[in-house]
Order: sequence, then structure tokens, then C-alpha cells
Amino acid sequence: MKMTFRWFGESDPIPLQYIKQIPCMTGIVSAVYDVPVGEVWSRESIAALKKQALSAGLEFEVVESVPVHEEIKLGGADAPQLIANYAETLRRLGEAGVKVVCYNFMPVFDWLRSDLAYHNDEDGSNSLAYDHDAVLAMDPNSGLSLPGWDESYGAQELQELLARYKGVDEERLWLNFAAFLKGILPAAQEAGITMAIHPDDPPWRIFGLPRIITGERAMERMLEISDSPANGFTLCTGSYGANPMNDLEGIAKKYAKRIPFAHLRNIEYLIGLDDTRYGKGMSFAESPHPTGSLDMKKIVAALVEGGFSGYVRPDHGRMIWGEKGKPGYGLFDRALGAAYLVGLFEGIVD
Ligand SMILES: [Mn+2]
Repeated sequence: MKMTFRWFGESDPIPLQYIKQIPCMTGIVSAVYDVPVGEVWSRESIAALKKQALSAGLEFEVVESVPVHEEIKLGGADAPQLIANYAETLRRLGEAGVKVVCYNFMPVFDWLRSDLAYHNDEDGSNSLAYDHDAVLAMDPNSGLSLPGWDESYGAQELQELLARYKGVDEERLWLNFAAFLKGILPAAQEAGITMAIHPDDPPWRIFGLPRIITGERAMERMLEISDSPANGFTLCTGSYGANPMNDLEGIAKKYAKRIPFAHLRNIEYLIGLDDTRYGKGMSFAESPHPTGSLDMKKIVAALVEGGFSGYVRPDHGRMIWGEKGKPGYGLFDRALGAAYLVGLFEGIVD
């Protein structure tokens, strides 16, 4: 297992040296942010990022993410060219020594929360949270106010995009996803890169948009599309775990060797499991890595038992000790998470 830490490049307020100071930290998980989605990443930008990491004593072997252009998800006329561009980016990342590329296939929005600073009354910390009723009450077609996404699309642009997805149901999205996989996996394999799809977060439909990477059945279906060794998963426990129907320990053990990258974080379900919304959409708040509704120790044990040998990063942290920063991506709680996770792995692996 290699412990890593997400770093958002120059705009990240956390210095690389602070990341290096976290015990057992081996590298950063990052991306090139100066290229519009869909264009090929320049060798110069990739090399500059790697140089920065190495100069702080950190490796750069995991990319999160190379974003997938909406035209690919929509199966638009430009999709083949955009898929070819994506494959070229993978070749260049492979040349630079990148081993894993995390990506997702969520239409329009990726992660979705209703609150970026949910207040924990017990200890005064705050964290990201998702209230299903609050999300159901939002209408993306009429001046959506969505935490974290307000500036991503203009109102007009968002409406047009949502309208284009009207004809895209789950099956259509799977077809477009299969075309994407078939187009990029040979390049990934040649480049020595394992693709690691991030689950949909949360793993259910939102705003009428299809979502397909939601649980074990989807993972099976992905491998039916291609059993290339380059076709892998990011085990994001907080994302799959948002649906209590997902058996995280089972998934971790069964697919451990197909999981080159794990996002380990915990969540606390905010409603009872007998709630009528069960299975359709749960409400949850992100919690400290060791405590919450998910049994992190059992999940890590299942990964180890299944033969996991990938990269790990602490996923979203809470805001603690007065830290102000990018929601979910402060230094303190993620550093605590990393130290805890290193200890868990050490305790399990002889
Ligand atoms: Mn994640």
C-alpha cells in the first residue's frame, strides 16, 4: 500500500512540504489544471507537476482526474475525437511514470452535497453533508443554487446541457461508456496505466440524470465490457457506502486486485435504515475516518485479504482546529485520516 494525498496544484493552499511531513506519505494525487476539458494535456505541464512533486520528496504516480468531456458521455458527434485525445493524454502520462488514472462517468455534476459546512454540534467541527430532501427540493432548471457548483455552468449553459441528457437513459449511458472504455483501454494498457473509475457520488439518480457506477452490479458489468487489466476501480468507501445496500467489505475483498486506488473515508447516515427513502437516496454527513456508519477496519481488512496492493488516500476531511480551506480538502483532518489508515494497514499486514 502506498499512502498518497490529493493536491490541487498551485491554487492549493496546502504546501507540498506540509504534505511531505505527514508520516509515511509517499506521493501526491493531482492533475493538470491548465488545459480545457477534452484537450490533450501538454507534456510540459505534466513534467512541471512531476518536477514540483519530486522536489518536495513526493512521487506523482496517481492522477485524479482526467475529466471525461460531456460529449463523450452524450455520445455526440465529437466523441471519437475526444476519446482519441483522452487516449493521447494517457500515453503522455504513462511516459511520465503515472501508474493510475482516476476518472468518473457522471453526467453534468460529479460529487453532490447539500451542505459544505454541516455543523457537528458535539465537537464544533464541520463537514460535507447530503440531505436527500434538500436535493429533491432543488430545481436545476430554475436558478440552481448548488454548493460547490454555482460557478461551473452559466444558467443557460446548464439548461441546454440538461436538455441534451433528456434522451440519455442508463442504457444509453452504458453504451457511451462502453465506447469510451474500448477507445481508451488499449492505450492505457500500453502506457502502463490502470484506469480507476470513481463511483457516482452519491450513487443514485439526481435531477433526472442517469447514474450508472453505483455498486457491485455495475462493477461486474464494467468487467463484462472489458477484462483488460487496465480496467479498474477506485474504491471510494464514502461514495459506494452512501447506499447502505452496498456491501463494502464484499466489494473490497472480491475486487481487491482490480482496485489500484482506494479513497477511504467514513460517513454517518442521518436517517434510520428503515426510512421509506432507503435505497432511493440516503442522507448522510461525512465523519472522521475512524468513526461513522462504515466499519473502516473491516473494509481495510477485506482489501488486504483480497490481495490489495494499490494506492490509498484519505478522502474528504472535516474542518477542525479552526482551519479554513477548500471544503473536504483541509490539511488537518485528512492528515489524521492518513495516519489512522497507515496504522490500520500496519496492524493488519504482518
Ligand atoms: Mn472519493
